[in-house]
Amino acid sequence: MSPLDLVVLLGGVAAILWVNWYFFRAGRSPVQAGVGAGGVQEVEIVVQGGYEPSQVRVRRGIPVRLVFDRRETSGCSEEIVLPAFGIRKFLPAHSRTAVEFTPESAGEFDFTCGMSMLRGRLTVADGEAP
Ligand SMILES: [Cu+2]
Repeated sequence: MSPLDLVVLLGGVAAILWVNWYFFRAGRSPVQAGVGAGGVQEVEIVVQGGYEPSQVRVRRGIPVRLVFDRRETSGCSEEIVLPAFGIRKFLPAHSRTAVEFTPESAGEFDFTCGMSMLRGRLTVADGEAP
């Protein structure tokens, strides 16, 4: 095995480990939105090949502001869609875009890119924050 083969092999192994980590570990634990000034639940979500965090928990009946921080130019992520809330919004590259709504019912709601390839989940829960 030549040194180049070894480099390619190690690079491949590193890529596989990263992909596994990215899809199965990163963003797995839900992030609870904090209630900031003005009584709005706010969470910042990084958009870069996916959503991080990809699972967000909010409380029902309180205004929500999701701030999408898009750090790429890849066309895939240029739109954010929250079908349950009738939201479809363009996310300019390398800037933050806020999406605001008030969830009136509890449940699980998806947010996706315009083509439904990138996915995240919004959990709306009743009651007080833990
Ligand atoms: Cu897409």
